[in-house]
Amino acid sequence: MTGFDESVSPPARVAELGEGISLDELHLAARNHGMPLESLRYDTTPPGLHYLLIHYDIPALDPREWRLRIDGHIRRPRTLDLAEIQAMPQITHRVTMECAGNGRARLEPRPVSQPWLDEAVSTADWTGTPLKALLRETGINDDAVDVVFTGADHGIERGVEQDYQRGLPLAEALDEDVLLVHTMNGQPLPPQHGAPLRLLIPGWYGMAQVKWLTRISVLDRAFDGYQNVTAYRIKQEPGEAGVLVSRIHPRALLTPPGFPDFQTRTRIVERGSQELTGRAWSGWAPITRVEISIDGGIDWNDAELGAQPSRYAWCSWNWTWHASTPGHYELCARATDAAGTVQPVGQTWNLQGMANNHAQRVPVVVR
Ligand SMILES: Nc1nc2c(c(=O)[nH]1)N[C@H]1C(S)=C(S)[C@@H](COP(=O)(O)O)O[C@H]1N2
Ligand SMILES: [Mo]
Repeated sequence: MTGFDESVSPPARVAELGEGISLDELHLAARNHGMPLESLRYDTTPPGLHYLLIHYDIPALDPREWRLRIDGHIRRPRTLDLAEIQAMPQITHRVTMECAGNGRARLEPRPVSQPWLDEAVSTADWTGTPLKALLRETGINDDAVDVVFTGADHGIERGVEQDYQRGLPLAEALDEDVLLVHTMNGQPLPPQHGAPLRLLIPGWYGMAQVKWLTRISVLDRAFDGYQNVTAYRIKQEPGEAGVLVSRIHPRALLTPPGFPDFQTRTRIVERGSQELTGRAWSGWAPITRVEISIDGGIDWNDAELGAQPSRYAWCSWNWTWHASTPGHYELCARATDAAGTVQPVGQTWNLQGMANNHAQRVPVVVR
């Protein structure tokens, strides 16, 4: 405990049934914006439209003063500057990133936290150097278990004062696709996305992609920090240890057709053929099937899949809707991946609203 009372840093809770979004939640939502769903039309999300999630404040880091420290259970601890990291071999991965809390605001009862609907997902081209070679060079001790990544941001969460930190099992950290990235869509990382350096673990939910990285420490035991042991777990009861949140579950979203009503976001569509499009992704395996429903998930139709441009990026899909009868419709999409996992239509509730991939619902009026 840090001596702050619950008015400063309240414990986790779920809302009462029917309790509306609070000003605290609105404050979080206004800071951490989602991707406008019409941006699903782009293969890579244009700068500024990528969703954002920042637990505390964006730290002010001068890239010339900034250093990365690598230490812990290794034989050769070292400190690197940005130029040294940029002089190492460089790789670009196209990666779809999604916040583990996506969909939380629709859960009943609602976990009180960042109130995402469907839009905490985006895709970018990330460039940097593989972590594996860099870590290997430091001479990892045989007793190494976890690798801890520390960001420069600091805050209190549920009464626990902390730097933002995430631990990763050594074997995952040594996966050849894990990068230390300094470039996003060909430009230097912007402040809000982790400048000057962030971690990229393709296929994992967003919480693992530590921004404003300043330190990498190798531990001889499992990391027991807040973001691994308390926050990002799937649990039903407060006392439970729960299950670690890791890779992204399959999900499809559709680009809302027609034009919207300002307040309700209901779509207005003209009678006739409608080319519906969208994206689907999974951090476990390639997408093998996308299905579309126009009646809220009763009947399903197979969409045509586009190419999957990279192992970790969303793929496009399309389906032609013959919207011949005026009236009210509810559009849904669901994805299946090569691991055989079918996206559920309804919610699978958990205490913190993590890793929920229930189907999007888009109200449409055909006139
Ligand atoms: N240092 C630090 N890294 C962080 C976070 C943070 O608050 N601090 N938020 C995490 C979460 S929960 C998500 S979903 C992603 C969001 O990345 P983005 O804002 O670049 O889209 O960053 C992750 N990395
Ligand atoms: Mo997140």
